[in-house]
Amino acid sequence: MFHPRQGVALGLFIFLFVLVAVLSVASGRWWLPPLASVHGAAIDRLFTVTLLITGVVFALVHGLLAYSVWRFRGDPSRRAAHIREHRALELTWTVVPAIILTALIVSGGQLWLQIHRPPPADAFVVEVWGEQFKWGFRYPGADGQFGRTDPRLITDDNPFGIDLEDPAARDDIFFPAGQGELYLPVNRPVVVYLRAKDVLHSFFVPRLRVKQDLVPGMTTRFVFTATETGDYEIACAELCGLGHYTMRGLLTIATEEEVQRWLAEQLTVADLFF
Ligand SMILES: [Cu+2]
Repeated sequence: MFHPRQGVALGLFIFLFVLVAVLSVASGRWWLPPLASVHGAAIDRLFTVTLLITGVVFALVHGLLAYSVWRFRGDPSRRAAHIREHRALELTWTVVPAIILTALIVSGGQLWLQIHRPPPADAFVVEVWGEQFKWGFRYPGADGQFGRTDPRLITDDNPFGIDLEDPAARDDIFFPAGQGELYLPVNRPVVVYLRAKDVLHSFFVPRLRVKQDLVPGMTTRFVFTATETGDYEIACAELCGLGHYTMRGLLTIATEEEVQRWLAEQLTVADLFF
């Protein structure tokens, strides 16, 4: 037998829980870091709209739950009402969420298509390789073409299995996992090709609003344009094993001249192997 006081306590607990949840989000303390990419504004907008809609529904539903638990708490003199069907109510809670969710999915899908459109021809190209639990990088060099790779050619000295017979490989610049940093230009479209050597990883740069999975056996890609120079953190956003939390990297966004100067100072495949 429930004591009426339990109804009061539970109603109060739910109400306080909702209050703390709403206030902690509204305080902005755990909000996204400042935006530094062109497409990111649209992502932030979609994120905010989604959070507002779901937040209002969350507060209303749980507020109503708290009220009902308190208002209709146990009373031995009262019998529970039993309602079999309520057509209007059922239609409302089916149709209204369906319309809202469809609108969110359609606008999200359009944004997805916009972000994942083919990269422009003048984009800066780079390859990011994920492996437990580090990031590796490869630049195509002056010819703009990556050399062929083959997992069977992987050795300690050639960690990406670059085919040294391929002429396009000669000017490639690569940094084995955990060595070197990602150096990219500001105000220019960058296409990042993503490859995984072992398991699923996810390339996540919060400030650029970039997050894309790396899938073993296929190459995924992401195009973005950074709007601010500076150092940004790369994190792995896919639980990829015990050391997942250590899988961090550094991305430096610099001017085009600085990036070209830096690239010219790096050793190429030809420097290393020929
Ligand atoms: Cu990972």
